[in-house]
Amino acid sequence: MALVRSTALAGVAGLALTLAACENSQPSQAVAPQQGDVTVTAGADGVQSVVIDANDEFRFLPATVRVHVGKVRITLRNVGSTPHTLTFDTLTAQSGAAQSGAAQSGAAQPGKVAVPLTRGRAEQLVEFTVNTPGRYGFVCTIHESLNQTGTLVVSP
Ligand SMILES: [Cu+2]
Repeated sequence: MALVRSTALAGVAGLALTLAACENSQPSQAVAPQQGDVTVTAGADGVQSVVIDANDEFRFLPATVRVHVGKVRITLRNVGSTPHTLTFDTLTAQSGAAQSGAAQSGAAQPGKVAVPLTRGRAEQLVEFTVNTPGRYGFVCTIHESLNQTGTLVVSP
């Protein structure tokens, strides 16, 4: 119990430091560039799996993810303390994609492929199949106004 308490206190101290850092850098947050561009290859299970970090600067890293049509797994790893989502604008279960697994529950907007609200220092994933090549934008529904966005580029 004592160990748990001291860990929690350390977490609070870390949060305070993070918040202070955010305040100091706030003017630049809204104009910070989107960074990172990765090409994903399928693993032995045939799934194209990628980890996208979300941070307290309200950015996805990488912001651009390139895959081929087929199965995709996106794990949203929140490396900060602010909750985030990863929600596709137009990629829905009705447009050639299907969600599966626990990630489906709690989706912010039914029908859209999304990683639901992911709290600080946590991670959640969504798996889906995309059959139509194209560029699919995604946003954090909480921080869309801060331009927390990214793009999934799907090749044939
Ligand atoms: Cu966010």
